[in-house]
Amino acid sequence: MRLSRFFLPTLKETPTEAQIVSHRLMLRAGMIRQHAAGIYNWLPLGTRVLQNIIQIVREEQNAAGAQEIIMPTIQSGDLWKESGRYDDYGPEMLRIKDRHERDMLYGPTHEEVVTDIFRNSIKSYRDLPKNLYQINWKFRDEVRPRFGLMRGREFLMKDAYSFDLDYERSRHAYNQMFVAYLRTFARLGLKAIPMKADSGPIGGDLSHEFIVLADTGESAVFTHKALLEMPAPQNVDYEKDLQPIIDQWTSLYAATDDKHDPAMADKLGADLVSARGIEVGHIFHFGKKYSEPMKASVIGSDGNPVTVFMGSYGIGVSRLVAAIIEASHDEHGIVWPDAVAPFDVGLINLKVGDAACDEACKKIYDALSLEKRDVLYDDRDERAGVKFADMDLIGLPWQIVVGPKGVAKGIVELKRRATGAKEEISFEGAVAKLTVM
Ligand code: 5CA
Repeated sequence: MRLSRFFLPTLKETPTEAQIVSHRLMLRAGMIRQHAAGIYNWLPLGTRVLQNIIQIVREEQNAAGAQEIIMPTIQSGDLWKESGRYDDYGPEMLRIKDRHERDMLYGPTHEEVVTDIFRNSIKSYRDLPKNLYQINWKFRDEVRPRFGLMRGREFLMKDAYSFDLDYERSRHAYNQMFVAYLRTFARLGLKAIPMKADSGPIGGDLSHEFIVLADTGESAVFTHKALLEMPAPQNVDYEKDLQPIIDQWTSLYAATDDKHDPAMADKLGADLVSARGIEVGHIFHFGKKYSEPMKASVIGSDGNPVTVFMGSYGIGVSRLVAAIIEASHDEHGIVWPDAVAPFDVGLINLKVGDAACDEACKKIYDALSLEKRDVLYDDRDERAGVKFADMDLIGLPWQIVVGPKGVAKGIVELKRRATGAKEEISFEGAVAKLTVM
């Protein structure tokens, strides 16, 4: 992609309305623009990051055995009257009347809709287990939308819903999602720590939040420092008993502020890390909370109806974009982890119009494209300082700087954004280095 053609409205000034660094950087890097309070447009750079995150979330959900569906964003209020949540949910729910004066709403979550899908089509214990998920927009009319995408009114969520025959199997579905989350966040370049949580308006007896540590996090958190070093599970067989993995992750102390036991500070001493955290995922086991009132049952092996056990599993996909920036930036801008970067490489031509520089850039661009590397080519007629600053701001993992002096010797400068480390290297060497990864 040529930067001269790419829609990338970067800002030099720091937007005054943005209080936290991820919000500031997303506006400055031309990723998003606010449409209304807590509602955002995603511009091309932001959209590319969001799509990369979606893809990783999707791959890990599929690997764990969940199946992707798409449910409507506008829902019928009738289902919520059945579950009893229509009145309970309160002013966070955006209520709409259609032309026939029917109660509709913009979905803040989808337990009712998915339970309706289930009860209409799944009739036998032989059809279980099922885990259905979507990646879709939600609306919650937050009193104080703030911090950009961190607490928006409209936001993108991955929401999965499991259906099982009994408690034990339902716990296995919960464990599958637990493990899938550990893997998902690790692939996104994040360290997310599971912490026991309250289930709030979703309900249920068992719930964990996945918390990323960052100075600007909304809540205070406490964790045993060994959890920060624990690697995500590899080569997982999701059919096997996953409880040992869960035990390993939950046996060490980790708590959000409301659950924190101050006595643990003395007990753990230097092993306790106190920090601030961002909730990027939340999983719930709530048994029959929805299946009972909504009559979601299957015929069991003995011919009798069995009300199914359910759980729901959310990931804040749009919030993750902000959380990744909070966890990975410096004074010059964003530092994207390789896995989610909007482009792999920024190619900077320091002398556009110079035949040798243009030629070298074309050669490098074509060679990297052939190897399926996404390149953003800064072919603008701009000062070098502007190009360097913009490239650092948007945080692509690698930069290749092409200038007339180097080109004369067949050399470019290769820079790793995260460390700032630079090396002089041949065109072919640079291409080779970026394609073996
Ligand atoms: N139905 C369940 C799980 S599918 C549910 O709605 N869970 S939730 O309320 O905890 O939301 C799931 C995740 O969405 C949260 O962990 C958080 O990362 C994200 N989220 C929640 N509210 C917002 C918001 N206002 N802005 C951005 N992300 C949000």
